[in-house]
Amino acid sequence: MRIRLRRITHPCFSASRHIIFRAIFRGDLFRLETFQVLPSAIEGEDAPSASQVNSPTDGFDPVRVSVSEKLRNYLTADDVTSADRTAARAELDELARTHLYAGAGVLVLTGLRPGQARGERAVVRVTRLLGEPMPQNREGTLVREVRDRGASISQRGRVRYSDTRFGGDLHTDGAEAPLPAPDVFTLFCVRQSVDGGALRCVHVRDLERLLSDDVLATLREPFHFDRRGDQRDGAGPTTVKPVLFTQHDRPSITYLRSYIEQGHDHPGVPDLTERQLKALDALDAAVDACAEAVVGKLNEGELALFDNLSVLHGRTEFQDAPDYTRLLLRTWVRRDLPAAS
Ligand SMILES: O=C(O)CCC(=O)C(=O)O
Ligand SMILES: [Fe+2]
Repeated sequence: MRIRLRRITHPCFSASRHIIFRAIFRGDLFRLETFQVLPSAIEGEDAPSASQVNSPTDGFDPVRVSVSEKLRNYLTADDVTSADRTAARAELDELARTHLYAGAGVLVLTGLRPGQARGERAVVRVTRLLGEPMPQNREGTLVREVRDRGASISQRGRVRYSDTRFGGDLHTDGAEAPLPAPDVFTLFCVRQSVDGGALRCVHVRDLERLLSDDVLATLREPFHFDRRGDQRDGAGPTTVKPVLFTQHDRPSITYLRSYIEQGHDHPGVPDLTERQLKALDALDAAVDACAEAVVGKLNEGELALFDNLSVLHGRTEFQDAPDYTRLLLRTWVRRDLPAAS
């Protein structure tokens, strides 16, 4: 069957926007979905990439920033000079200050072109502008492909959230690793799923307001987090750290509930106490109830940065199509300056 995708104008949006629909096949069923909404001003010769496009109804809109030409060149060009770097860094530092530290803890850069190789270059460059890339496992992976590898984190062993398609389990990255936690993590969206795959982000300051002093005090005491089998030979299967802690003088959180439960399940590790269980339940209830959560779905070509000390995040479950699989590229950043500065 031959399908023609056409760009059309829709009266629901301003005349200066166009919508591209995507054809979805499920067995014998066929439907059209809104895929991208394009500002018509960027049409023409240099056809717009998905990255130049914002979804009109998405909670990420307030934190979407179109990069300047200078920053875009720095993140994408083959050759860059130290002058380019200085200018790019100044722009990114300012964006980070506004959105990561004074704002919601999330920043979505738009205006880059999609593609895996371009995405890899962009996340590495953005990471090195902010600080240093941190290895994400004992093999030293610096750019991690986040995609459905057919696994679930309820499985024992090395499976991580980034290997699965399941939703929920709001967490911080590096919950399985000893402190210091990655200060920031980045995600570049190479391919997005049609169904699911939206992110929900909850800021620790909004959670702390919902929690009692007793719960906060319990969360500041040590828990055993499962290491997901990433420990060096001979080391124990857990890392011990509090859920709420301080890093770079900032109130910080490290969390993934099932890693804590699996951590306390290892032989020789004490069971979670009633008090600890109550505190984790209260934290989960606060995460579910948090009215200030930011919910959005990355478009292909968008590069998102998250304040990983402050923000819990989790996605909605997604399902890959046989010929179109969701792929994000992720880095972890250790900031070389105190993050609060
Ligand atoms: O798939 C996503 O949108 C986020 C993945 C994630 O949070 C992770 O890999 O740690
Ligand atoms: Fe994550």
